[in-house]
Amino acid sequence: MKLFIGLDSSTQSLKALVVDAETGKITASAAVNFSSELPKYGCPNGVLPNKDPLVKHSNPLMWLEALDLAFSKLKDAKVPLNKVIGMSGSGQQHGSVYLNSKFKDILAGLDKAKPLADQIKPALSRKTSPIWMDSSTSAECAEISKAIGAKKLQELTGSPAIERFTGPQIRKFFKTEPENYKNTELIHLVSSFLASVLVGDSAPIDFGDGAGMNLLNLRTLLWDLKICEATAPGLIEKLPQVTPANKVAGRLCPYFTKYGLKEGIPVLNWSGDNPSSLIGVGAGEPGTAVISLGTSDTFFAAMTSSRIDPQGYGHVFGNPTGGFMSLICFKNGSLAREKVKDECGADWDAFEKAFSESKPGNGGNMMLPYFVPETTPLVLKEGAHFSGTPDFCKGRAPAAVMIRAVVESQILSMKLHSKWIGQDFKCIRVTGGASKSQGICQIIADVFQAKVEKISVADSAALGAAVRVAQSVFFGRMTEYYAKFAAATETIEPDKSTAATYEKMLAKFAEFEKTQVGKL
Ligand code: XUL
Repeated sequence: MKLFIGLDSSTQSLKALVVDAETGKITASAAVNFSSELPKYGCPNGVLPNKDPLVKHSNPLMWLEALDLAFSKLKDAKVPLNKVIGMSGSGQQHGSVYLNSKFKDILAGLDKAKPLADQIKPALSRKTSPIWMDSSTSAECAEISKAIGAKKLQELTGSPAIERFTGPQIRKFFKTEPENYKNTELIHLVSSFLASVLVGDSAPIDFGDGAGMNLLNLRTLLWDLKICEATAPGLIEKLPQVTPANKVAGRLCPYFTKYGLKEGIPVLNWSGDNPSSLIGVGAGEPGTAVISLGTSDTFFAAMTSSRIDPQGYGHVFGNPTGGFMSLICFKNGSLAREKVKDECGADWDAFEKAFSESKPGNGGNMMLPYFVPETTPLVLKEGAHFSGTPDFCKGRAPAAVMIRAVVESQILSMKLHSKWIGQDFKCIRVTGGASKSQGICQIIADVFQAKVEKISVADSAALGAAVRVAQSVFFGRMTEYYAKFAAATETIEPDKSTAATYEKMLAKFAEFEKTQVGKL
């Protein structure tokens, strides 16, 4: 038995997987749902309510309490935590935590008798954390782009200035709360913040998650001083070191022995949830694309050559195994599917049945499901838009048609906005809660005319973290770990007879999106 823990602090929950690197099995798991289990933080779906729909923050203390809770659940379930020999994790990307000069001392002296949240609270120089769903920094994006040059910023950091990225978020904090910015000694990502707590010291940021900040120079793999200064004065001094994902962040601090864990086991650098998922689904080498169907839907793949998206929607992040990965994020993921399901008065079984009750191409009915502000394409005004029959456009088409429309449109958007990657993917691996849906997987296979592979684990970000730390302890080729942990359990072949329908539909969808987005 060679046990490792992979954690994932995502938008709506924190998950912990215990895996056995010898057998490739998940031996135990625990999850903490923020809405239902930690309601006292007032963050339904992981987000603090705000009257401005563009502002999306969360409470970092809630993430800490979730960490305590996840470990106590594993302990209560009598998981042999004393046998765990390493851990790592992943976090929702771009979210940031602001810490004052007390942070390091507090971490160094964590008291086992008190909860993490109570102890770390005095170290916060900003009570809330902006997260990836936030779209409120357009002014700051424009300012940073102007100072550096929009094209140059994209060439250097892999992305143009993006509302949810950490740099523009930091600039907004500096502008609106200059005193609190001054009192901030360290700015961590969700991933590096939680790694810091585990090791009892400020942990580094890895290239995978660091590239989602608009601050990391992808040529030097160092923070870019000029961009940091254009973002906020003195910023570079407030950033943790940036290092590869496969380096040890530190050793587990004594606080966690209260759960039966051994002090001193290695804690590998955490990474972002998407870079970690790339490993969790076994797609660290180029050739296979990944679609992760979660709160946000993402499309990503290990990159063969260095490219940037001419439209500016796609990003380049560090691949945890070295090199780079492409990523495109669609904010209207599972919540958009849920919204259409609810509006149709359907449950998830009826949602699934809808795919057999409707036809590929859906009679030309399509929608732009921007129920929250979208990032691909950039749309700051929420609202759904319809194209098709008059009944459909009024939202009165049969439920099966409405449901197929949201899913087909989401997948067409992925196909359209992943063209810049320049690879004709013949295999797509799916992960995330909605990857269980056979109907959704078939649409992916048909729209991309590629085989879709399912793996047994839906929590690929947590699994990726566990696999990363196991490989760093035992070495060996990553592909051996993929074979053990992420072998395909099911393949869905594309229906070739739908190819022409979807090709035509894609052209129409592109036109529809172009006309609507221009109008919004
Ligand atoms: C990626 C992104 C989201 C979050 C979700 O750029 O913003 O996928 O990582 O947790």
